Amino acid sequence: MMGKTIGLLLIAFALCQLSRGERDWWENGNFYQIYPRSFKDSNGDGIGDLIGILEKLDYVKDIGMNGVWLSPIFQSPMADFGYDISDYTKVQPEYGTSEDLLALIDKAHSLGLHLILDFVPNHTSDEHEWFQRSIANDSYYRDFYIWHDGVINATTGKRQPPSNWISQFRYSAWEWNEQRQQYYLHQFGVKQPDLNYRNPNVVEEMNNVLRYWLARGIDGFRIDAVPFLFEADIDPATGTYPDEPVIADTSSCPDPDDWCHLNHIYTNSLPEIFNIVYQWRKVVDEWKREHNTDTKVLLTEAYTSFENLMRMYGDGVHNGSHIPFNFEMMAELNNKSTASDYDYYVRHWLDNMPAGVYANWVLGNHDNPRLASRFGAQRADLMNIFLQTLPGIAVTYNGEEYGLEDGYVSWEESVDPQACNADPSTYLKYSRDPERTPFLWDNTKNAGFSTADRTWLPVGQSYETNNIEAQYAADNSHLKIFKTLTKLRKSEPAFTDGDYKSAVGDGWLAYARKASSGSPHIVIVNIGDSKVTLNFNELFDNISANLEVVTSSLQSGLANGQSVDASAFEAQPYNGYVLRVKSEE
Ligand SMILES: *[C@@H]1O[C@H](CO)[C@@H](O)[C@H](O)[C@H]1NC(C)=O
Ligand SMILES: *[C@@H]1O[C@H](CO)[C@@H](O)[C@H](O)[C@H]1NC(C)=O
Ligand SMILES: *[C@@H]1O[C@H](CO)[C@@H](O)[C@H](O)[C@H]1NC(C)=O
Ligand SMILES: *[C@@H]1O[C@H](CO)[C@@H](O)[C@H](O)[C@H]1NC(C)=O
Ligand SMILES: *[C@@H]1O[C@H](CO)[C@@H](O)[C@H](O)[C@H]1NC(C)=O
Ligand SMILES: CC(=O)N[C@H]1CO[C@H](CO)[C@@H](O)[C@@H]1O
Repeated sequence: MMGKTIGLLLIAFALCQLSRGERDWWENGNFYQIYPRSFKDSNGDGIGDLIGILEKLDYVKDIGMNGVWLSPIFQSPMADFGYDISDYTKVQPEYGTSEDLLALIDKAHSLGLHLILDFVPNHTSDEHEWFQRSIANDSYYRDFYIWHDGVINATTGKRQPPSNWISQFRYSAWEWNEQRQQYYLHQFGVKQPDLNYRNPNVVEEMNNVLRYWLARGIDGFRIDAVPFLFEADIDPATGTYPDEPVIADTSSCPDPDDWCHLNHIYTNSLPEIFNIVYQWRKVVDEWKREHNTDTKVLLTEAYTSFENLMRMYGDGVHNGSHIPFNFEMMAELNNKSTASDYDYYVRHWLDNMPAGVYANWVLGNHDNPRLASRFGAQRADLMNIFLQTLPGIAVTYNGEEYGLEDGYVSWEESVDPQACNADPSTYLKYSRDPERTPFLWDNTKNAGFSTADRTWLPVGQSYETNNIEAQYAADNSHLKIFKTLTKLRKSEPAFTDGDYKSAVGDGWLAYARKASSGSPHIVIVNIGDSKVTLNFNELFDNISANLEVVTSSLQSGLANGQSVDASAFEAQPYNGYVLRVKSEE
């Protein structure tokens, strides 16, 4: 009995120590996703580049970020905008040179920013030297990819692919190679052969790619498409790969050439994927230890089950991803969501994540309409207020900090393969170009993005009066609200350490964040279209009579520092608010 009590006390003590300790740079991090093609063009070719990013890093620092991840910049034939890599150690020429990247790393470090590269391990380009040597049957590279003779169809007597697997881009995932006289597997495009992670040499080569960039000062990696790293192995009984079953209800995906037509039990989220994430974590942890550097972080992208996401963090024995991207809100919240939905997705992650890790929140990226377009311009600040005041790590897609909306891109100007595969009447439903249009820096030509006469995507919206420069100059703006939020997150104990206690009503969500030091804060997001009057003393146990506004949506009509009535606070439709409990003196 005695022993047990002491044990519990020790645990409580250890937890207090943990919460009082200095935070590592990423632990309450504010991460910023830069889409390099659209951020800033330094050489006038109409395409954003690394030197452009370097020129604008002061801005990234100024808005309160501490981690920056770049969408892919490695050498690529650009069959899929850089997600098809032909050399993991070279920069795609239109973005600059390796020297430019080293200069960018240096500049980032001089500003206290950490730079993270996008790592696409699920496959290489077919133009990658490894694949060329694999085709040539060069002994070391022979099994770097997944090759098979195929099977002979008993009816036709003809050779056909070894299994019924379908590519994400439609049709068979197996492609015949004339030279090698075998099929290779590609879960994405024909030009993107899948690597064979059952080959220890592949695993080691990929570890070496990580080490190559760690040696050059990179602070971590965002790892793409983790669930696709492994497929079922050959079944020794048949000598080939197992067919995947057709989905139960084919009415949801009737075309047998579509990826969604099969149930991906042999090609997606196999248990082996966790081991590979755990061993990448070992690589970055070892690097830190052996070279005495800042923590090198792993961010993982995986559209998989919630249980699998939790397992990415680690399995109790191994540590895994520092930040398994949490896309639940991005995928599930839309204009029809209720306030309970918002609260649900906060709690779902917080209540289920393992002990000792950090939550993370992602609302937007380069594959989804920008927040101000998805939820309406009047909710732009509300969404940022929500994201920045949750416990853990926030990830912002570039442009959303100043309420940027999607740009208009005509059919003629479209470049996204998803748009081009559609037709002029439907392309807008598929196109991701609108959320990739250039950044609006100022009111000069092309919004200061580029001096070129033609930019890779049009500057898709009017920028003469609404741009970064104008938002800095204004008394208040989306950008200024955002800066207030990032500062709060960094310095207020309520936001660095506080708990999350919420109350939900029709259209609104309110939460109190309170730590053992500093002032408690209350956040209100009135998602709905009607005004509500809230009594915080009822909702949060007489939290305080004295509340003041720290920041609120641009259109709220409230000034920062203004006192408000805690027992009858009026929240306007589409508005978000951060309130602070004033000390009693
Ligand atoms: C053999 O080929 C025929 C004709 O293409 C096809 O209908 C059938 O499904 C094939 N059999 C197998 C086992 O794949
Ligand atoms: C590839 O190499 C293996 C082992 O040396 C050999 O058995 C096979 O026939 C070769 N294939 C081709 C197409 O040269
Ligand atoms: C996992 O991370 C925790 C917290 O940083 C650390 O204490 C532990 O030693 C790590 N475990 C392994 C196997 O590296
Ligand atoms: C969502 O609602 C807002 C506010 O009513 C509106 O401005 C916006 O266009 C809507 N967005 C979509 C994608 O329906
Ligand atoms: C809050 O204050 C009211 C009025 O003073 C009191 O009746 C109530 O019991 C208090 N509630 C709590 C939870 O302290
Ligand atoms: C999840 C996912 O789609 N990951 C990447 C793997 O590779 C393809 C093809 O290059 C990319 O489009 C994906 O983004």
